Amino acid sequence: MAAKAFRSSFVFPNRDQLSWFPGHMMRGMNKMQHVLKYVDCLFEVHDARIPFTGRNKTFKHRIGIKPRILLLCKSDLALWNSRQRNVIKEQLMAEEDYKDVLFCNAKMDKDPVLKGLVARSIEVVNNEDRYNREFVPDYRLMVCGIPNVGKSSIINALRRIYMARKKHKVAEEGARPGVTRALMERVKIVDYPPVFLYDTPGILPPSISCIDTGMKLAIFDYVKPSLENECIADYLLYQLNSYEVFNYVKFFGLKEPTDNIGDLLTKIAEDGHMLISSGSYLRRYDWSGASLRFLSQFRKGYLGKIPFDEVKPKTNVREYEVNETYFLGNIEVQSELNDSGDEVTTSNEQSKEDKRRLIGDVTNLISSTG
Ligand SMILES: Nc1nc2c(ncn2[C@@H]2O[C@H](COP(=O)(O)OP(=O)(O)OP(=O)(O)O)[C@@H](O)[C@H]2O)c(=O)[nH]1
Ligand SMILES: [Mg+2]
Repeated sequence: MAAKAFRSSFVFPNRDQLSWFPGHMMRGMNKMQHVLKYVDCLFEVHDARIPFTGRNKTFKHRIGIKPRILLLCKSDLALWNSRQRNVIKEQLMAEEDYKDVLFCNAKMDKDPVLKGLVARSIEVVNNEDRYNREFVPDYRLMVCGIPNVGKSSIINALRRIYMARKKHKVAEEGARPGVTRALMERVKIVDYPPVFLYDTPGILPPSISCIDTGMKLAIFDYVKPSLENECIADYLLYQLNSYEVFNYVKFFGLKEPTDNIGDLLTKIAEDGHMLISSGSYLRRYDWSGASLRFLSQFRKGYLGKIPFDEVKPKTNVREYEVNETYFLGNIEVQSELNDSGDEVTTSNEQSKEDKRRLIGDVTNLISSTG
């Protein structure tokens, strides 16, 4: 794709336009706190594409006394490889007192992570003080999280996995925020031991403190901002261009990448015959509708994946000087630069065969710790 000069920064809208906290969220939070005394373990659900952005930190303070497992859902749409997933998990567990952090896909038939989830949560509960409920034979779990992240889908997936005969969906799902609006009666997901799960409405923090967070949440349809769709679409275009992810060019039949949201929206509206009539004569392109089409194709994963959150591996294993002898685990290694300037690591006394094995060991060690 031809190199092109794109914007190097984005002019954000007003922060207040991004907050969304309707009444059912407040009521939902209060009801959750009320039911919490019956709950053994919480599944906090969030989007795997933005593991560090937009989680509702008030959960930690208001319902965080129970053990929590963080489920990073929609992992099929996330960019991260397994090494990055490990780094994300490590960072999140260091940041908050989660008992575990797991990536899952609620749309996959029998996702292995969801398949093992009930056993994992029973293990977590059994390792905890059961809050004076030692004689209660059943386990009660609750999902919570911001709107539209996949809470109800996880409940339905667990029912599909554990109660294969009862295939109908028990929790209403939908590709828009605010589908579940009230705390649901508990549903059984496993017969023996009896395991019950509560679905809850998606709850955002009352105000969004960072505009960048709000814009990302808007891109993924987790807030309903009082902001024009064109502005959210423009932010997405800015992000795609800055990561040079140009799938949108071919997808929408453009000639080349563009930094002008108007050009893109006009092309989408033109091709989709999206017009707004004003009176009987004037017609103009429906940019708002075109924005929604652009955003929805991105949300479904058709326009490529971008790292919305930064994942920085800990690189302490490589903190040494070249030409210095150092230790990786209990292996003594010498690091040198070869003729082409690449770093080669060997141990002085060993035979060539041993060196080869050692380099393999070191590489494995670096990739597993890095
Ligand atoms: N690709 C993909 N889509 C998912 C996954 N999980 C959920 N979805 C989709 O995400 C959308 C929201 O799912 P819901 O289960 O309704 O989300 P929720 O958190 O219950 O939403 P609220 O009730 O509004 O708070 C739906 O369109 C689902 O099909 C997943 O793992 N992968
Ligand atoms: Mg729901």
